[in-house]
Amino acid sequence: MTPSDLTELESSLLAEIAAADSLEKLEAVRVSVLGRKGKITEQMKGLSSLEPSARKTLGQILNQIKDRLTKAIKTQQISLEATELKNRISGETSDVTLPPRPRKIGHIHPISQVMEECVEIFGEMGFLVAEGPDIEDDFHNFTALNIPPEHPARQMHDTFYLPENDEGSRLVLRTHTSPVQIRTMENNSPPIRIIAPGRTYRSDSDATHTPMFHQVEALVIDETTHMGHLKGCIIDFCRAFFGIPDLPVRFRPSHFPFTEPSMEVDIGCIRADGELKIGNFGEGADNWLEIMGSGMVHPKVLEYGGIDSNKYQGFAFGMGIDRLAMLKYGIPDLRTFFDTDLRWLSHYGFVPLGVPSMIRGL
Ligand code: 2NM
Repeated sequence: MTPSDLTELESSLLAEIAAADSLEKLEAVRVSVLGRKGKITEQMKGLSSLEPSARKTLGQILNQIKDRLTKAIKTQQISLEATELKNRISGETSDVTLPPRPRKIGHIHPISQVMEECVEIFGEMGFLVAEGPDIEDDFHNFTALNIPPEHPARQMHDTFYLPENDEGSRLVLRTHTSPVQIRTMENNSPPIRIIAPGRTYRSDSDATHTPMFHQVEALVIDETTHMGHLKGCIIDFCRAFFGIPDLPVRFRPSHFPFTEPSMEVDIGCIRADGELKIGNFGEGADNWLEIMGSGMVHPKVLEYGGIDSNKYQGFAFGMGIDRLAMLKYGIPDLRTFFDTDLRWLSHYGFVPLGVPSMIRGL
């Protein structure tokens, strides 16, 4: 082809590009011009059979034509895309009456919820929250709590022991949160008013026990703290927690190594056709449900905590959060608590504070 033939070819190809009125047609033109067997590509291939000087001249011309065609295709593509978008938008309508897509939100685990409720209630009474390690030493988990070496709670089948360390002693996974109370006594002087919520561990696994569970324990120490304070505090807590102002609360003599005297605490309930209801069911009702242990802190425990038992006295109590959550929120099976099943969590879980509840409704 002569240079003027090429100019003619270019004009006709530019006209084809300009005539392409859809992206599909433009793509077809592009292939027919610049594709593997395209008209310009074929011309390029033909250069190799020419004399060096003609190859150079025609080669330069061809390259310039190819650049201009490539640019023209790109320009036409941008213009067609803009037109297509404009047409699509003008043909679309928005239905503003459609409900929004449901937004998936996370849920608070019932155990976290109940812990927060305890923190809230005791916080109002002036308690601070204390924390301590899950891995404890023998002193804080047992000895300081007046639990003797031969006590069954220390046995392998109750306690998770870690392998013996270099000093020849074995750390334990705390079997209750009481070691937090000991550490609080060691590091503070009375008046003390704390709760210790957290994870606890016992080698126990059946329908009503999991090897990891949760407790909240409370400790109050001052010069004149007495059993009247213990009773008032526990009665107020039980009624606030279950939201039942006349909930019967009963104290029954018991025994713990770390308190003297010790009492178990029962609340009123009724059992009807396999269902358990908590509340006041009148004078004659004599149905009780044990929910915690309590007592006046044993003088030896105060001394182990570095507190003068001749000057100070106090009370303590402890309860299992997991069972409290089951009772309050009607969750039948303890083991489902730790299955990490999101359907379970969205059924039994709680919507976080600050998330508008409408999101659930829609
Ligand atoms: C319970 C029952 C009774 C308790 C005692 C102490 C401490 F450290 F002050 F001695 N903390 N928690 C206690 C007392 C716990 O749980 C069933």
